[in-house]
Amino acid sequence: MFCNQCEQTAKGTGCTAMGVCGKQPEVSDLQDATVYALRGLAIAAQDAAAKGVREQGMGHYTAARLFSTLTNVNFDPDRFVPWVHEITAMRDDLVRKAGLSYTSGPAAFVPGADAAAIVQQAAEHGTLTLAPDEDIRSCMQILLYGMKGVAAYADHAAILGQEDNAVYDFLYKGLAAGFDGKARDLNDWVGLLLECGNVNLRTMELLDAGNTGTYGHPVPTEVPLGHRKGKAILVSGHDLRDLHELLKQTEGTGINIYTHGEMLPCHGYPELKKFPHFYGHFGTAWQNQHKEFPQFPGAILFTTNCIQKPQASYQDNVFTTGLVGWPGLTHCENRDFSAVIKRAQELPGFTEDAPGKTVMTGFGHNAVLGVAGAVVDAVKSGAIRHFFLVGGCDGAKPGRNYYTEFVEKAPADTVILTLACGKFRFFDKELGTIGGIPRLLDVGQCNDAYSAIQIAVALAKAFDCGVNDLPLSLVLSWYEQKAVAILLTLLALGIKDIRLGPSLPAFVSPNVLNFLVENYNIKPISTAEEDLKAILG
Ligand code: FSO
Ligand code: SF4
Repeated sequence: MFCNQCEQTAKGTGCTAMGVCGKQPEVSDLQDATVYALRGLAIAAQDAAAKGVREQGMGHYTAARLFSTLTNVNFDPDRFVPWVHEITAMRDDLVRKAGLSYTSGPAAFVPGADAAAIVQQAAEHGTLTLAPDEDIRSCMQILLYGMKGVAAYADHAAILGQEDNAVYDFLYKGLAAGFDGKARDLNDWVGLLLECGNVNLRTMELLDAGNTGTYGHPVPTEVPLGHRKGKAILVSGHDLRDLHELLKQTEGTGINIYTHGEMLPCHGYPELKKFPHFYGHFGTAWQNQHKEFPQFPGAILFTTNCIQKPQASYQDNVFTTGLVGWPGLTHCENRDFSAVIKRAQELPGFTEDAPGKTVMTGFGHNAVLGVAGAVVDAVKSGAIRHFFLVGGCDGAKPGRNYYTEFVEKAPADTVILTLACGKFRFFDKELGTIGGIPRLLDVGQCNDAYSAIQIAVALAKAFDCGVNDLPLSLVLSWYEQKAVAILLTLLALGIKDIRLGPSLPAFVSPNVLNFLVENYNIKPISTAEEDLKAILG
């Protein structure tokens, strides 16, 4: 195996013996084979489209399979083997229909019959074999990882009925690139990366339309961090539709539903918050689940990333759905959550009411722009000196304390916008308000980065300047591939001076990094004090 796609990659270079995330070599290789098979499907899809043949549903299928290879989504070899066969069968069907023919490369890939045979084949198809040139290989890895992020957002959006063939066409183009016989130099690859960023913006727009169109625009909402007496189910991941289905299926059962990790912002959606048994939030970011899940006296449902190896003390309580998989866990098909409900009924639940502290969420673009006038006035009067977007993924590394310190030390006349699970480093801090505007605004999930971009664009318009001229600084933390997609979007939008941590990606070569520094002034985080001083002068 070789995998370097996430921030916790072994020694900052690549996981080779076993994933730091818990991914077994067999699964890593099966994921490489899945991507290789998808490249073949993409080549056929492009060639078929040129002949006017297009398969409905293949775009979403491609996105879903690619999303399945994102960090902490699916660790189950038994799911990947049939997927590899399904992808190549689908490709062959398309090849027949469109009268195409391939004799080499991924479009002619014939997977072995079982996991062992596919694993052997995959040795030639990992990301180290993408290109002999270090910089081109780096760009090809960035593109692949960015596309995994796009695929995640496209899958969420499609589940809510929002699709655009332009997104799928780009996934085909990006997957085929490097395998389609077209010569590309470094500039072409950089162009593809920026195109990926633009396509990701469109994809996030679709997802935003799906989320807000289906469940309403989030409204500022107070969420208890404690609990209520009664049986309980904890929902983790990012998928709103799964949560909605679970809320419907648990209506009247006496079970209370709690969010975990990135599901916290779901409390702000009108169509979700109307369920009286949708109660509160339990725990913090994904990497703390081993510590926190043993304390949860109910069933736990994973809807998307980020699952970690369930510990023996609670593994019977954990269920997966959608693209998530862990060997041995019960997987709920077709959003039938009866097994989760049954388990929650068996478990003790919370024995007393303890509402505890509360946090606020629900500051999506609609809510923030609803008070844009007050925000602009506060900036003009000097009451708000600066905005920081402190967001992104959380993770286990100690260097991530930087983000807590940064928020703690940010002066009282600054406002912190946050999103994604990185917020759990400071989400329960009481930072007060400026003229009625809370100093800490939770914009939502990483999936809501679109909202933050909309807010920045609207502020730039209000001040009649560019986003780079706003009193706004981006201090981002990354972990997995959705963050790569978002970063490419920010670069495609021409956003400069981003601070990125806790460490720089292993898949960015020195020359590609130089390019990013020279053109976008992207920089690694240093210390909270130094960075605040540098930003605020
Ligand atoms: Fe966090 Fe995990 Fe949302 Fe990521 S939950 S780390 S960006 O996968 O997905 O923010
Ligand atoms: Fe390693 Fe991250 Fe890949 Fe897991 S996803 S194998 S931790 S690089």
